[in-house]
Amino acid sequence: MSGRFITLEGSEGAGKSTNVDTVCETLTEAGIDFVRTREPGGTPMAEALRDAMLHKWDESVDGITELLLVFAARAQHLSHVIRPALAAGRWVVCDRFTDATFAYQGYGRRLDLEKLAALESWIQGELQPDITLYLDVAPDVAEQRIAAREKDRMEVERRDFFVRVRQGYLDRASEHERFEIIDAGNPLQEVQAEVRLKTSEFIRRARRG
Ligand code: T5A
Repeated sequence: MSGRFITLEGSEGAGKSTNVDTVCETLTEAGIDFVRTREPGGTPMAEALRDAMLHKWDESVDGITELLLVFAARAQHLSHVIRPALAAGRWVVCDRFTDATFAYQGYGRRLDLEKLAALESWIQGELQPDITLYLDVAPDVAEQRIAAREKDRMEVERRDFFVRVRQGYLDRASEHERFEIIDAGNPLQEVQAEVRLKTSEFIRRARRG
């Protein structure tokens, strides 16, 4: 069986970290060899770019700077981690990928979607995730979940930014069949059960070829 590329997406507070664990447990139980990684990040240099992107600078950060930082990190991540793993037949589980760029920089920052699409095809070529589990949650629910934690530069954005981010994800989901939308407003155990189910179904399909 060749490698497969699984991504998880969602706004802050959707429960991504928690549910990446569930995907990884399901793959382990199925005996699948995988790499767990994240974006922005996944290599030492890409993690440094992530730190630069999320840092609360004393100057404002231009949306284009932000966009190019995530794509710079992605280029490094693709060449050092994602493509080599897939080429070796390993699965890749990635916490966020380019759908996040469309949602946050495209819809959140209102950057030109055609320019994002051009960068996407330049940096990734034909490569797309095989399945994307999108954890959908209303911004007010998400806000309450992360209320107690120290916030990075993105997390301090206003509610209307996250309303646009959510719309960005929903529009991407309607355009790409690889998306599975999961209602992350439900209790955690229910969300995890659905994530487990979707992952198991995907493994079965992959095994059938
Ligand atoms: N970004 C990223 C861009 O702008 N462009 C890009 O191209 C890319 C790739 C990355 C930031 O970078 C931006 C987006 C982000 O702002 P990140 O670490 O991926 O940062 O983002 P976070 O969303 O902050 O990551 P987390 O992993 O912390 O995600 P979550 O979704 O907040 O997850 P989690 O699991 O920590 O859950 C939060 C809390 O909610 C609870 C959990 O127990 C936890 O306390 N919870 C639930 N409670 C009740 N019911 C449920 N169903 C729950 N699910 C979780």
